[in-house]
Amino acid sequence: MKIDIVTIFPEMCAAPLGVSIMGRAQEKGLLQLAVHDLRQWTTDKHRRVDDEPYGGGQGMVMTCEPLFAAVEALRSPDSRVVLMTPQGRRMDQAVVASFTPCAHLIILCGHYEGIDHRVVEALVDDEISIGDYILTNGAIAANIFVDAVVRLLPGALGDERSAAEDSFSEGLIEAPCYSRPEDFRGMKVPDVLLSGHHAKIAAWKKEQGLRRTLTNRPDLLPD
Ligand code: JF5
Repeated sequence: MKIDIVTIFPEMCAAPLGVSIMGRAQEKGLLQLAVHDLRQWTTDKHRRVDDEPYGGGQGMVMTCEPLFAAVEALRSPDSRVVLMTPQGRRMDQAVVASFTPCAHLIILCGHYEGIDHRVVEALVDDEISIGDYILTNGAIAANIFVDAVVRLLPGALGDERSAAEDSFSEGLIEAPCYSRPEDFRGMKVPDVLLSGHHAKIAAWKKEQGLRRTLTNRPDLLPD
């Protein structure tokens, strides 16, 4: 998969996406990532990417000119253009998975009060929100979106079972997990996990997953 991120803060994406599993996905050739400074597509001497809103109102608006130039320079017939914005469709694991067949993503990072709506209408295929809260900068949201998509690409995680067995892919939260020592300051690992009884362990995990879903995420359970 090829991903181009367009932002006025390229450093905010380059570092987090350069290490760990995202870094390795690039070394393995699964991901071709490029992070671009939007200002390279400005033509004025102040390299402006924003201006005042027509009709008045708070703050500044990201203008058409540099965003159109960026997308026109980066896109090809198989590109999908994604805008990170709190006004987008809210991302969940199903939304994330829907992007894995894409050959090329161009991710535009919102900032300021908003983006000139002609960009949304003419260029953007998907407006995506990572959740109902406001960030200072869409580049932070882009990191989360890219990480969630790329970890699903075959070969990205090494252990191919891990992505499929995660919380959410079954629609429930997973059971709690424990490692050594068996007794930490008097807090003991549940006996069943030490029993070696695989059927009992599976039943315990299922029950615990349901219990945790009920307390932490009742919205995930069917009525
Ligand atoms: C942004 C205008 C973008 O705050 C976000 C965001 C929240 N969920 N998903 C994205 O992005 C930054 C702020 C204002 C556009």
